[in-house]
Amino acid sequence: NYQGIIFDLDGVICHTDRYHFLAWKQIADQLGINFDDRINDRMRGVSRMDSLEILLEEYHGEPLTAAQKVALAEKKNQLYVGLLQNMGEADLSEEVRKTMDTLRSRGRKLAIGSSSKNTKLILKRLGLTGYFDAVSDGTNITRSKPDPEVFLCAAQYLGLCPGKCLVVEDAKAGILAAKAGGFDSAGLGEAAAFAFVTYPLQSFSDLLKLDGNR
Ligand code: B16
Ligand code: MG
Repeated sequence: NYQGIIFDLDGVICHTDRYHFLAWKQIADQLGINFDDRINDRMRGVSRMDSLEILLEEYHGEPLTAAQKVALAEKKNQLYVGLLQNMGEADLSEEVRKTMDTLRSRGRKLAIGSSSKNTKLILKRLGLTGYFDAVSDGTNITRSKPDPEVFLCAAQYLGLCPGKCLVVEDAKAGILAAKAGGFDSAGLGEAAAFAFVTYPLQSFSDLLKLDGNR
């Protein structure tokens, strides 16, 4: 069995993609560029600045300076953090909570591996402050997924090597990051259909079967 399970946050433990969408949409509108769900999907698991570059693929106006880009990313984050105030403990599903509690009662170590710099705020809103054995997020890394750094840090914080850990992800960038770091992965949502995923999952609670069968 895996001794450690490293969970992605956005798209796995909770669903903040709507808030990311609404915040980026306002930035896109300000720049007069097109933004839709297809573009938003490509931002899953990708850092804030890399997400901005994806958004700007549709931008054909005056070239933006590095400082203007940072200002746009900061504005997006202010909008996003404002929207996160709508989140509360009710946004943590029973299924996710019960599955994690069961894995923990079986002795598994649980960690977060998220690109988000808002991880601690989101965990607080969900009532999960202090729940995980380790939290590795956008504040302790220099390279975002698909680089494996965020997961390698999580494993290190748990005191486990990658081969003893399973990464649970919803995004291609995250599955690629897991593979690059030497981790097996479980894929939810669109990541379940991705070729590099070790175990495709239909739902979060499938982790209990996977864990029990190994
Ligand atoms: P922030 P994850 C990722 O979180 C999101 O999926 C991605 O859409 C976002 O751009 C990224 O965090 C950075 O978030 O702007 O809050 O630092 O899926 O790795 O948990
Ligand atoms: Mg994700």
